[in-house]
Amino acid sequence: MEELVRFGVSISAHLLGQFDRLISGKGYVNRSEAIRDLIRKHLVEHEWEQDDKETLGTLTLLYNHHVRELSDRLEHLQHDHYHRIISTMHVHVDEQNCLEVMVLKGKPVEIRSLSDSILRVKGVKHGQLVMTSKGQELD
Ligand code: NI
Repeated sequence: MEELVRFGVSISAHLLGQFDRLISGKGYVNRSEAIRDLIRKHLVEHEWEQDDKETLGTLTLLYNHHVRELSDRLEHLQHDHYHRIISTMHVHVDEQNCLEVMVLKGKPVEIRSLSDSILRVKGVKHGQLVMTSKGQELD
């Protein structure tokens, strides 16, 4: 296991008070874990600003499968990009609505572009890309 390092931080009492209230509301029991999570969040954001490294994202999609040709179009898109879509979960929400969650792999620009082309298909009611990471540099 990686060696833990302690470091001191100078911060105004007011700012620290704000931070403590924020993290206690989120259920953190100590500042260290909250600070580690903040650092990881920024590292992931930074990763998505680079365009050279392969990363992971999930795309959530809600659509009405009764819309003409929509299911076909979505299926074609997924087959065209099968090498970037690791897995898809499909839930039949009710008689009309379908929810899909796709795990996407690739460089940030590739995942964004695929995600955008899926989200702009006519009939898609709602969707969102969650940008995450393969995690190797977040320990
Ligand atoms: Ni369905």
